[in-house]
Amino acid sequence: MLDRVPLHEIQREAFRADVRDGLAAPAKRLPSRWLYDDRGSELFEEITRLPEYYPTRTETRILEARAEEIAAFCGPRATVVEYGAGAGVKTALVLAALDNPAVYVPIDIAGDFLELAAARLSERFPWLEIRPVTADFTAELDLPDDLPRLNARIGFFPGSTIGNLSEGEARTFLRRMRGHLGSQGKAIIGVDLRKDLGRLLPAYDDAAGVTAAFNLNLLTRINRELEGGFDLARFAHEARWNDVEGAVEMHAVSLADQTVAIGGDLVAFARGETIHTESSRKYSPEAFDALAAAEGWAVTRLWTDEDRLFAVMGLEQTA
Ligand code: AVI
Repeated sequence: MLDRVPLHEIQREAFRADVRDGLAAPAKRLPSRWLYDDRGSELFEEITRLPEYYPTRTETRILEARAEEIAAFCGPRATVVEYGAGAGVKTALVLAALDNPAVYVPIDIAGDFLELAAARLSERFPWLEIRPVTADFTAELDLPDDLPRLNARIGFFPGSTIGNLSEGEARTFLRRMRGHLGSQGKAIIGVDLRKDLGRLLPAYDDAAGVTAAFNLNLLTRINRELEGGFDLARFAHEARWNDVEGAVEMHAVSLADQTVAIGGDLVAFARGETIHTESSRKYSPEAFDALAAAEGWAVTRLWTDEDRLFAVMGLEQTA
């Protein structure tokens, strides 16, 4: 009876399977979503405040500066569907700017975090109907079927999280979002733009070592949850640019020839071999247009900062 198995056990088994398969692959890799246990989420919050990590503060400034135009784009009495419930700062900015939003639907896999975020927002916006949905927004999901039908639905996907999806995953996401929002739906998506590596790489390899801790925390998580034997002193963080993919990649680099036990398995690492733990794609506006167009979306607004580091894009449907 699948519905009697607690979600955290289903998650643990999915984690185990991803670690087993990912570390048995010729090029070792792990899906980046496993970076976000409690400690990983805390470290990510810390990253967003680092001097080198420009995306969060740049996007927030764009949302503040362009609040009126964004509100005009969304229209009155909108139903806002947010993919991933963040710490709430950007959400609050957008909800405060919009003309009388009717319903807010945050979607997140972490149910307790979602409830907390929803409770915080309802203190600030007591008149707003909040309908949290606990689900993995990269998978098939259903929105509550009693959401108002007449109001415009706005998909909100800030933070450049879309950059952490492969091209195929991003296309699937855009396609599913069309399904959730209906033919009149619009979207507001935060996209980190291509830029010189002198600016980009330090954002993923900061001087204080917070990103390194965030990356290597994944090995600590394997040790704790899957009886792993990673020696953290024998792995290092690396951020590198992959020009073919147009992405900054995070890797955990083995500093020695070594064998690591994980549960009953033994995983061999050569010195210098890496585990690829995350890709963070950087788009040109043209490349993002093309991606969106392939799934029936047109980027009709692009709000950016004066250095063109980051873009908040407004999307409407073409078909
Ligand atoms: C959540 N995501 C958009 C972040 C990014 O920039 O790709 C995750 C991150 N990884 C390292 N630093 C931040």
